[in-house]
Order: sequence, then structure tokens, then C-alpha cells
Amino acid sequence: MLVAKVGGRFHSLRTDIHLTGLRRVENLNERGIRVVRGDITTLDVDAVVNAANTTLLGGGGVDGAIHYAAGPELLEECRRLGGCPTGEARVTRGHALKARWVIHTVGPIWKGGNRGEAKLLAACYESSLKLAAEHQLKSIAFPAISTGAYAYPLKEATEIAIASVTNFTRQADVFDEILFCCYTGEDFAMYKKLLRAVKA
Ligand code: AR6
Repeated sequence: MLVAKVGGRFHSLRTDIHLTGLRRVENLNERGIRVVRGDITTLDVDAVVNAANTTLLGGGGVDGAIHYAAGPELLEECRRLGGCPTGEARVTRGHALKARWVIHTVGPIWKGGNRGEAKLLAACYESSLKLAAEHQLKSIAFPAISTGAYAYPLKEATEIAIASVTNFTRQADVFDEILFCCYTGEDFAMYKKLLRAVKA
């Protein structure tokens, strides 16, 4: 990996095949936690995480994009799972995606913050990582769960995403790479800002 020190910080110049097509990549820390900007369906990782709903039968946003890119076999496999409660995760094959697996998790709908949303959102990250570890997966990419249609405030959701993932890796350092995949510039800027504050 080629690393350059630019403006006092280290920036990765690595251009892995699995990250081509992404507009920007920011190295975060030595535990392989990174933030990338782009479309999660293009990533060549062991698993992409889907921000699904409790039916697991598809929808809009990143769920729609993953189902579109994976093809109809993904929906067929999801039908057999019989849904998934909020905060839990289920795994399927990646089908036509480059990613070998899809981990479907269901984020909470934001209802003002007093309905257990924070615990449920943290549970999404934890249950997804647990499932990935059980399947011996080494690389995983997360979208910003619940921050789209489910309206979770971006800063609070990002804090939970980062805390959940870093806590997990401190206890079980089994992943080579954990990516936060941001679709919008606003999300990308937020993740970069909050991740810089985290010590591995
Ligand atoms: N790659 C990466 N991130 C994406 C992509 C993409 N291709 N497309 C959207 N995002 P959302 P939620 C980002 O609404 O809030 C669905 O209908 C998006 O910019 O996809 O958890 C489900 O079926 C945002 O930052 O998921 C559920 O009913 C993030 O993904 C419901 O929406 C999450 O936005 C789930 O809502």
C-alpha cells in the first residue's frame, strides 16, 4: 500500500480493484476501518450490508439499489427468510453483486429519540458484524443505516455507527476491512469528521 503524508495526515493512495469506481477513499485507522464515497453495490467485499425493512422484500434507497444490482434471485432467497425484526440481521448470498454475501439488517424508524432508537441502531451494526464474523467474512461495507427514509439524524446515527464498529473491533479484531460507504457528500464529510476523533 502506498501511503503519503499530506497536510499532516496520512492519506491512503491505495487503489484496490474493489474500490475502483468510488470517488473518494479516506483511510481511518490501522484497524482497517475506512470511509468511502460511492455506490455500495459496486464494492468487491465479502459482504455489503443492506438497510432493509422488516419484510426483507425490498424497498427504495440502498435496499432498492442492492436488489436491483443483485437480481431477482436475491428476492427469492429473501422470501424464504420470513422477515427480520428491527435491530437484527440475516444473511443471503450476493447473487449478481460483486459482494459474495448480503447482510440484511433493519434499522429503527426515527420517532424523536425516546423509543429506543439508539439501542436498536447500535444493535444493527453489532448483529451484522457478529453474523459476518460467524461466517468468517473478512471485509464488510455498511451504508448509513436509518439515515434515509427512516430519518435518523445524521450526526447521531454516525456516532452510533462508529462507536458500535470500533467497540466490536476492540473486542474481536477479526476483520481485514470495515468500510462505511457514504452515498452523499454530506454523509462522507460527517463520517470523516467523526472518525478522525476516534483512536483505534
Ligand atoms: N449505496 C450506498 N448508500 C446508499 C445507496 C447506495 N447505492 N443508496 C442510498 N444510500 P435508506 P433507511 C444511502 O433510505 O433510512 C428502504 O425503502 C442513503 O443516502 O436506503 O435505513 C427500506 O426498504 C442513506 O444515507 O435506508 C426501508 O423501508 C442510507 O443509504 C427503508 O428504506 C440509508 O437510506 C430503510 O430506510
